[in-house]
Amino acid sequence: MRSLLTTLLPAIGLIALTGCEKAPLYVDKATIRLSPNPETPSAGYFTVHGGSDPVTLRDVTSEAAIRVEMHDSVMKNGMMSMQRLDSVDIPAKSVVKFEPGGRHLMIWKVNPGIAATGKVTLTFIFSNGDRILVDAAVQKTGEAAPKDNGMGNMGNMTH
Ligand SMILES: [Cu+2]
Repeated sequence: MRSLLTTLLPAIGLIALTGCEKAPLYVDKATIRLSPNPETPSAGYFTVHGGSDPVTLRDVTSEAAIRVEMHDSVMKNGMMSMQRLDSVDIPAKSVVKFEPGGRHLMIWKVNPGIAATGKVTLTFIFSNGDRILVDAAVQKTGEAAPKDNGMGNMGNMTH
């Protein structure tokens, strides 16, 4: 019994220590599906990981594009349509996904020279003042996309 306690105690101390650490707010899996037609917007996807405190994602911008908007996909009378989002709540320690068939970015006129480098920097602006810069991987339409996880497909949607 005694030896069990001495083994367990340091482990408990370690757990308590990690529990005190502040969770970071960050963004990953940023991807842009480049529209083949420069007149129609490209789509962008990413995942936000909430930090210790709830925040709001206020805006996403890019110096490599004319305009970026956050959208949601909604069913209206049996038709998929899109709705602009002014902001998105990111609860503490949550995982909020922008993915095909759901929330997404619409990105107008991605600079072709920058897109050709395979990376476009997006700036995520949060209500707590954080501005997080993330390099989004550029996918040309027609390239193998990461597997959609059953959330539907935007492939036949008109933007
Ligand atoms: Cu859209």
